[in-house]
Amino acid sequence: MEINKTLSIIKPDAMKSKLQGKILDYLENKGFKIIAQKKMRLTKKQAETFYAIHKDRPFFNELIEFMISGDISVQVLEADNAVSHYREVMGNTDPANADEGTLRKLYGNNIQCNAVHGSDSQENANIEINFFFSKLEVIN
Ligand code: IDP
Ligand code: MG
Repeated sequence: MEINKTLSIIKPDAMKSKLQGKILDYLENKGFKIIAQKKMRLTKKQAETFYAIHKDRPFFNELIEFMISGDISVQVLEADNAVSHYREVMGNTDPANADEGTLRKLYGNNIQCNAVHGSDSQENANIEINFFFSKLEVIN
């Protein structure tokens, strides 16, 4: 096992439902250390850049509108196998198909408003961490 980092976002639906504290508590209980964190509101341009990989998908425009519809809370998390561990506890993209006890099952509303984002590979985690945080903002 290797200790590494992943990027987490608590999305606008969960923030509006005041679930930030519950989600952070869940993540700490699952063994993640929060080594950087910020609350922010994405601009349209920032959201389009972050999700550029999905720009040709039919849901892209509504995903962008959703992600800029309210505040988000962004974390860098450290854990053993952080990327795969977070993907496991996050659950399926669609909360209806997510396993019991996963974040999306517990707190997601639907396939779009699904409470949280987690990086899908170490390469993308590094890109996403650098997108949101400078070196100075991450505990090392
Ligand atoms: P992931 O977040 O589980 O990695 P992706 O396929 O990377 O899922 O999709 C990114 C985000 O786009 C999802 O978390 C969700 O918010 C949104 N999304 C994915 N598929 C759909 C869809 O079919 N309709 C609406 N929104 C979607
Ligand atoms: Mg993804």
